[in-house]
Amino acid sequence: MPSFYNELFINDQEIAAALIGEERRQQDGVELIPSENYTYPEVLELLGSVFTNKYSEGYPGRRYYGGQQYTDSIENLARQRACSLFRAEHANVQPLSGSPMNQAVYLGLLQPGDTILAMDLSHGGHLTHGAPVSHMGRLFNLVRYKTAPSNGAIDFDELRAIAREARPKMVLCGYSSYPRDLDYAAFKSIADEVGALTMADVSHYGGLVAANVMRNPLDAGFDIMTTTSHKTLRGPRGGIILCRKENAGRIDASVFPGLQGGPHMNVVAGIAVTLKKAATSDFQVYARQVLHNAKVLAGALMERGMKLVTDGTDNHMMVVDTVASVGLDGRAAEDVLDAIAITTNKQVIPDDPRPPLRPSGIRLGTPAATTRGMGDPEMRRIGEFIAGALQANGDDAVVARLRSECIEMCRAFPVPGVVSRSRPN
Ligand code: DSN
Repeated sequence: MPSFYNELFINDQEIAAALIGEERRQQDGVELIPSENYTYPEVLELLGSVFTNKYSEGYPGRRYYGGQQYTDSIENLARQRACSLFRAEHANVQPLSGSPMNQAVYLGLLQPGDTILAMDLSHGGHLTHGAPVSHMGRLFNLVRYKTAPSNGAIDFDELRAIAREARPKMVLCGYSSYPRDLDYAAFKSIADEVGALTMADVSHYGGLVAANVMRNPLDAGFDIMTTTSHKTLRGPRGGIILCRKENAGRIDASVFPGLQGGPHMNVVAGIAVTLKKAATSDFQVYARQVLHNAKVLAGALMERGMKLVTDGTDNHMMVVDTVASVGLDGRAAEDVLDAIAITTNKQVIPDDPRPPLRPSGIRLGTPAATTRGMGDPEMRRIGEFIAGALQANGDDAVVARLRSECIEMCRAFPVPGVVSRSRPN
């Protein structure tokens, strides 16, 4: 047993038992929540390193505490790597995660009461894009655009008409449950017409943008791009704001001291490592495989009668309308799949008539399974497992068989960070 775990096993066996349980859960099951991934062993090491002890309010060269020679170095590396990878002029790597990251942008560049034009939540937008239940939804005036459920298309003539009427200060795009890519140039031209800032939240697909397998909004002249660091990027849980130099001062001041105190330097160190890895050819191979796997899984599900929102995917995720497919709401479908060791999340579909805790669908994605090395054969098998379980009508024997086949399949694909640490039994 490595020394990393010694103290925990001696001093808190309840938490140690939960850790072992979670490691086993991650190793034995297929993770299909599209926002989850397995981070690098190097990142796990850094998260548990002495960088967690350090306070570093401020920015490199301008800190409010002493002893920053090493923290300045890692934050500078993280910022430089982010700018180079995403072709940005400025990067802030301090946001503690996705919500504060987006809040810092709105609060730094807009005034309370300003209008933001953003994608409707049920069509794929995110809670932090000003959903009524979020504080940002109370502070700003949100106007929504929708997509065509048949193919996911955005009607840019309609969007232009909404923008002319609403006169937004910001046009916001990006998504967490929309299975297509976006035409950033079309958003930018509408924003320019009404004098609005452009912001894209690519949190879900930041790694795919980094690998140049999906479009980069900054290439289309967007003012701001935000991404979390832990989804397709595979890093620690954090946020990155990318912008032009002209907005750098307002963004930095908004993150600190506007919204946050000391950044988590163990996370910043992990982000720096993650960004170095994301610039490699290995990562491009990974990103292409994430997209390929999503297409194979989507095809396997549709062949077995599953109805997908927009009838497929162009990115790493898909939304299955489980009510239309098998008459199960998303919560019931999530539970059935949990029972066969496949983790998904319940998901609203466009204009869902059902409530968020019992919505009409589930959301699936391939970043985590691809990290484990799963490819075409596994995606086809996972499609069979999912369709088989959802169509089993609660037959316990079918569920037990699928669970055992799924766990058996997973044994051949170690989870990074679990196998590298031996553990007591
Ligand atoms: N929780 C992440 C997601 O699942 O999309 C981001 O909010």
